[in-house]
Parts: sequence; structure tokens; C-alpha cells
Amino acid sequence: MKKFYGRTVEEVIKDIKENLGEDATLLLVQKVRKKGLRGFLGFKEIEITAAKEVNFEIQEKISPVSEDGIIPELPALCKIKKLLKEEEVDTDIINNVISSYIEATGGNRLKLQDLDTGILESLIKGLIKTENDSFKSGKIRSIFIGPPGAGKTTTILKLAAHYSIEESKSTAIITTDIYRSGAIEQLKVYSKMLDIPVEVAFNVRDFERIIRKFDSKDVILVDSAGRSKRDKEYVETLRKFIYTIPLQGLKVYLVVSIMDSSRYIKEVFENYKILYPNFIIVSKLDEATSFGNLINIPVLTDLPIAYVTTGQDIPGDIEVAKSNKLANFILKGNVDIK
Ligand SMILES: Nc1nc2c(ncn2[C@@H]2O[C@H](COP(=O)(O)OP(=O)(O)OP(=O)(O)O)[C@@H](O)[C@H]2O)c(=O)[nH]1
Ligand SMILES: [Mg+2]
Repeated sequence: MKKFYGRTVEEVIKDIKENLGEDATLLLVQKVRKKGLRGFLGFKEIEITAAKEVNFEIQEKISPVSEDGIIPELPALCKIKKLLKEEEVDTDIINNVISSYIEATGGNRLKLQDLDTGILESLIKGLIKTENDSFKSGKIRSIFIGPPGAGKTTTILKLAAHYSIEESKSTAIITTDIYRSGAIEQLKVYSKMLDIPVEVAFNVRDFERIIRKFDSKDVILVDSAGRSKRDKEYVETLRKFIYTIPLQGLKVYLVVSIMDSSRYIKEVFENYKILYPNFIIVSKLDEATSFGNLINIPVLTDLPIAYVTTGQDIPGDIEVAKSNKLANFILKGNVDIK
């Protein structure tokens, strides 16, 4: 099995015939980014995966190429495509999964006909990068950033409750959200309930003072305002706040809702990436109608998911992300996940 590249399908098929002979079978045809600088500039080319040894009786020697690039006679590939499309996984990623599936089967005829769920499962798990909560020791200094309404404040309160109640760590919250009306009151009500101090930082000087004041705390969680993704000035302000926290041990969490389109999440990430987020928190899994974002988000940000949130209750409704479990949301009844 081999991949061939060229400008047009006809050109690539000619190349395949010359290399693999007239009996070659096309497994997958797709448009991919060119390698190197031209690819970076957005240039694409045709990629065809072809094999010499696969020979479906049901298939023409070289099948007509279907519109979406998948040879229709390969049921396993169609199944993968249907399943991932229903979950709203991005098209580029679906094509990559199919490509990797073909590669993993080594062109095995049976596996291209009947979906090998074990292979698919491990491919999906591999794409859902997660990072277990690795802050059992040392001081925790975390800031939560993200678009409006993503669930930053709720998540901070859930985590604060977890650290202080379940792990008996001395915990404090600082909010830098002085924009949204009611934001400070919301935090104060809960912090009173949880018996956790909360301070408001109106500017960087305030922030420095409060960070020093809470220096002995095991855990400091910093909330930020969700501003329009066009508000570059606010991201700059946040950057100054972040520089104030002693860098060692600072974790930056980007909170995004699973309900948002992956296009929107991509724009959000572009806007916030100058703050060098370390982890993603995906919120509102309980509201989700599709779970493709669990793959889309780590792939497009190249960051691991640290937590997922699953409801509005404080405390509770937050889990450390595990790729096994998250893959299960996508594959559900389709695959048995151990
Ligand atoms: N269903 C569901 N709702 C959630 C979840 N997390 C947060 N919410 C709700 O989403 C809404 C916004 O949550 P906030 O925590 O205020 O969001 P935020 O990111 O702090 O918003 P801003 O401060 O305005 O940027 C609230 O009504 C929360 O109760 C979740 O996991 N599931
Ligand atoms: Mg908030």
C-alpha cells in the first residue's frame, strides 16, 4: 500500500498504474495540503492511497472516485465516515482517521470490508489527548481564560470546592472580572458558602498585592472575564496579570464549551494563544448533542484536555478527562470500549 500525489486525479492514477500495475486498487482519494512552504501557504494536491494486493471482486479495477473521495465499495470506511460525521468531527480529521485506519489495516481486505472496531477505537483515543490532574504536590496557581459564558467561573468554584473540601488544601480565588455586572457578587456568595476567600483585582498592582497576600495558600485560582474575541486589549491586560504570577507552576486553562462550533473555538484559540494556555477544559458535556469537539479541540489546539464539566452544580459536575471515557462518548453503541 502506498500514497501517490499529483495535481489531478487522472495524473495520479496514471502514476499508480505505472507503479502498481493495471490491477491496482484505489483505497482513498483526498485533497491534502502540500508539504513544505507551499502547503503552509494553503496549496493543496491530490493524494491517493492505493494498493496492489487488495482485489475486491465487487470493485472495478480502478473505481470511479466518489464525490467525497471515499471509494464507496469499502464499507468499513463508509461506516467510519458516517459515524464521525454524525458526531460533527471536522472533515479534515475524518479523512485523516480514514487514512490512518487504512494504514493500520495494512490494506487487509476483510478489515476494509468489516469495520475493525478495535483499530478505530485506538485511533480515536489517540486523537483525544488528555492530561491527568498532575498537581498533587506543590502549590497550585491556575488562571482560567476563555470566551463569554464558557463556564470559567462555575468551573473555578467546582475546583475550589474540590481542593478545599476533598483535598483539604488551603484555597483562595482571585477575580479579574470587573466587567460583567453581578460577576463579583456571584463569586462572593459561593465563596462564603464554601468558606474560601475571594479578592477582586481591579488592576495589575492590585493583583500583585493579592498574589503576595495569598502566597501561603496551597491553591490560588484566578478568574477572568469572557470578552468578545475581538477585544484584543483585554487579552493584553490578561497577559500582564499572568506575568505577575511567579511563573513556576502557573497553569493556564482555556475553557471552551462543547456546544460551540469548532470554527468559533478555532477563532477563540487564535485570540487567546498569546497567553500560552497549557490545558483545555471542555464544559457542558451534559448539554451536548454531538461529541466531535472532543476530538476537534485537542487536534486544532494541540493541547490536552484536563477536565470536562457535566452540569451546573457546585460542587460536583467536573471530571478529570480520560481519553477512554471521552472516546466512548463518540463511539457509544458503535464500539465496545473496555
Ligand atoms: N449545563 C451546563 N451548564 C454549565 C456548565 N458549566 C457552566 N454552565 C452554565 O453556563 C453559564 C455560564 O457559566 P459561567 O461560569 O458564568 O461562565 P463564564 O465563562 O464565567 O462566563 P463570563 O464570566 O460571562 O465570561 C451558567 O449558567 C452556568 O451555570 C456545565 O458543565 N453544564
Ligand atoms: Mg465568569
